[in-house]
Amino acid sequence: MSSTVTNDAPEQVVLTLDEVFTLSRNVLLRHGMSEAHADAIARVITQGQRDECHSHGIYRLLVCARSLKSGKVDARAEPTLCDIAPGVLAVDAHYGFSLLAFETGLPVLAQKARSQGIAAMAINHCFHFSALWPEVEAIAAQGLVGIAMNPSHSWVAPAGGTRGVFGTNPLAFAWPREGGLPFVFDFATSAIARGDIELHAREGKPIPPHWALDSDGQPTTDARAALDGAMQTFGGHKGSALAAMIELLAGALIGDLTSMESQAFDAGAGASPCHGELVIAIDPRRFGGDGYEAGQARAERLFAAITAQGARLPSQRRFEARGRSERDGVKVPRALYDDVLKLLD
Ligand code: NDP
Ligand code: PYC
Repeated sequence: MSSTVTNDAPEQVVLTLDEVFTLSRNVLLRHGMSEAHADAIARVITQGQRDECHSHGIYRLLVCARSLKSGKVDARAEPTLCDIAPGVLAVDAHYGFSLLAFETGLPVLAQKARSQGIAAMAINHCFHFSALWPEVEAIAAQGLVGIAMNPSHSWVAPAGGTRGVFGTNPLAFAWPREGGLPFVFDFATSAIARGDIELHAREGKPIPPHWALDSDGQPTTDARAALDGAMQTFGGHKGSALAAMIELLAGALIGDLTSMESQAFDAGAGASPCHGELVIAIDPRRFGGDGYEAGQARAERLFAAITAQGARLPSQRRFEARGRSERDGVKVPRALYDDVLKLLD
């Protein structure tokens, strides 16, 4: 689609994907980012808006700008690679945002996964604001299984507790499918991403009571009270255990900060969380050997058994949104668009 900005309704603005990318890039450059960082971040923000992941689309420009103003982020940091073992690498983001570090390390991760069957990449010392599905999808696009996870700030109470310990700790997975879109899920281990509660607060909308506790430890439907209190894990003790696993694997294991330490490092500056990320790639051809095709067919039978009964695969909503956005452009709330434009002043 190639049209310019038009009014779809007074309260919404319609943008083409090119316009989202250019706007994002210009905002980031205006705030001192290097071209390499601005390009990497603008690409992912555009993908988020395209797939109607509103908490991780254009809204994130406000968060990036606030992080850059905090003075904590190195907006021009150049990631460096360290080869740790045949199946392990680390990328030091040097206190820049994570996305350029991911792009820098991905070709080496993929090469290691092909040669070893499985490989892991630690991204260290990165400011992190993005959804993880663009990363696991990029791994699946190379015919590899992808897994990614990271801590954030300690906004989430453990099941049975009332004070933040865990981050919203996303876990993402992608399974490549021959000739089709991959099977992908990507979810916060909190009941919902914090970005969604922030959007509810911006729009003055109530939240479901199972998302968060207020600062007295009581369930709340007030988004602002939730942001001042503690978020809840999804699935009670099960989400709580997964959140702890992510603190361990993408924090303690890779020599980087837990969500509590990220929060302390922030010291009230209001920047994006700063920590590490763990990314794993698996080569199904190496695992499957002569049985690779049979394994793919087995996976397809599993997916068919899900969809045959009317259930949907995760990411199906996103893929449908993607098609719509590529055709018709994306709708952005005017108040958000206006706030983003102010970042260009
Ligand atoms: P959602 O609860 O909206 O979605 C989680 C997953 O479940 C998606 O893959 C979604 O697919 C799938 N899903 C939802 N409903 C169904 C259904 N009925 N049947 C099958 N699958 C379904 O996401 P969250 O709020 O938990 O997270 C949103 C984003 O926030 C994630 O992309 C995550 O990476 C990001 N995030 C990033 C953090 C960071 O530190 N960088 C921290 C926390 C979150 P679909 O998209 O198609 O609906
Ligand atoms: O939405 O929870 C969230 C989040 C944290 C960091 C980036 N997004």
